[in-house]
Amino acid sequence: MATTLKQAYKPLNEQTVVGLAQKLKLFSDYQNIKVNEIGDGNLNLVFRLIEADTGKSIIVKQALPYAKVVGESWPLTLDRARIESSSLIKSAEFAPEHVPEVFYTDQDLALTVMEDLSSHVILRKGLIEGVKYPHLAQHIGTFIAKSLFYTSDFYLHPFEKKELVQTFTNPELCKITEDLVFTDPFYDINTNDFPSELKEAVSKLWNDTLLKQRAASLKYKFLTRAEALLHGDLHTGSIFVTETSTKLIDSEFAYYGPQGFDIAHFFANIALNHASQSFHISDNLRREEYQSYLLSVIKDTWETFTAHYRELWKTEGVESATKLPEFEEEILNSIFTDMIGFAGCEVIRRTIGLAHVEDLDSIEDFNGQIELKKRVLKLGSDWVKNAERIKNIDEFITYIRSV
Ligand code: SR1
Ligand code: MG
Repeated sequence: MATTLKQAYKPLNEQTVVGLAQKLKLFSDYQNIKVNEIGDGNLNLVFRLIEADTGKSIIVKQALPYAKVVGESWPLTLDRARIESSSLIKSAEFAPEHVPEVFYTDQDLALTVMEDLSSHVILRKGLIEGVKYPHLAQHIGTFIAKSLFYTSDFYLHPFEKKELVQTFTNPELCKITEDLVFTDPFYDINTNDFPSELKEAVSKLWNDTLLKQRAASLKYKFLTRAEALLHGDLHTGSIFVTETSTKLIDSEFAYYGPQGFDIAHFFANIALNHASQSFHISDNLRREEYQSYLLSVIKDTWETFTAHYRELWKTEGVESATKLPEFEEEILNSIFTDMIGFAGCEVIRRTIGLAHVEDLDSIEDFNGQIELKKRVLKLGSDWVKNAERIKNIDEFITYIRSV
C-alpha cells in the first residue's frame, strides 16, 4: 500500500531531534545534549537524548515511511507510531509498571517521546548470555492476563470494545505478520531466507499438506478473531529487563486478535533460546541448569497467566457468560491450543523466514547450526500439526526438551 506523507513529516536526525526537544521543553540546557541513534530493530529510528550535566535522558522514536530492514522499496504506514503510542498508553491503564511511560506523541511526525529504559537490557541478549531473570515469568504472565482480560468482551461494554477494535485496526502491520509468519515460510516465496543446506528440510515443509492446512487455519484465526488487544510482536527482542523489572516495548504491531498469540510468541522465542544453548554454554552442568530455568519460565508464565486470568474472570467479569465455569474452561483451553499452533509458526518463520533470531544465527559452528535448525523446524511443525493433541503445559515443554 502506498504511504502518503503528511506535509509536516520529515525524518529526524541528530540535530533536528534536539530542536524538537527544545520546542517541547524537555530539558533545561540544550548546549549539552548528547544524541545517539540507537535503533537496531527492523523498522524505526530511535534516538536517545542525554543531558550531560544532569544525566536526564529520554527516547524519541520515529517511524520511517518504509521498513528499515529492507529499505525504501518496502513502504510502510506511519500510522504504526499512533498504534504503538496508543497501545503503550492503554497498557499503562492496567500495568504501568510494565511499559515505558509516554511523554509526548506527534502523529504527523509519527513520533513518540518516551521513558529511556537504558538501565534495562533486551531480554534476547540477556538470555543468549545465560542470565536469569527471577521475576520474568510472574511479570509476563500477569501482564498478558491483564491486557487480554481488560480489553476483551468479558470486561468491556461491547460499544467500548468495538471502539477499541477500530482504534487498533492495523492492516499494514498485520499484513506483515500474515505474510511473514503464516504464509511465506510454508511456500517457496522470495522473502524466505535460509542456506542451501536446509533446502531438503524446507522442501519437506513445503510438501506437507497437513502442515500447510493447519498454518492456514491459524492464519484465519489471526485474520478474523478480534478477541483482545495484543502486543502483536512479543518476541524476546520486544522485552526490556533488569533483575527486578520487565517492560514491554515496540508494540507497533498491536491489534485486536486471538488471545493465544502473544504468549505463543514469548514461548516460541524462549524455546529457540533453549535450543541454542547447546552452542552458547559449553559447560554441561551450567547449560542443563540454564535450560531448566528457561523451561521453568515457560511453566511459571503459563501458570501465572491462567491463575491471574481466572481471578479476573471471577472478580471482574461483566459479560453474563463469565458466570459459567464451563465457559471459562472452554476459553482457557482454546487459548492453550491456539498458543501451541501460533508458537509453531513463530519457531518456523524465525528459522527460515525473512526475520531470524540472533540466538540461532550467532551459532558459529555452521554444521551444528544447520543440524539444530532442522530439529527446530521439526519442533515447529509438530506444534502446528499436533496442537489439538497436546493437553497441558508439561507436554508442551516436553517437546522443547526433545530438541
Ligand atoms: C519487516 S518486519 C520483520 C519482522 O520484524 C518485526 O519485529 C516483526 O517481528 C516482523 O515480522
Ligand atoms: Mg520490533
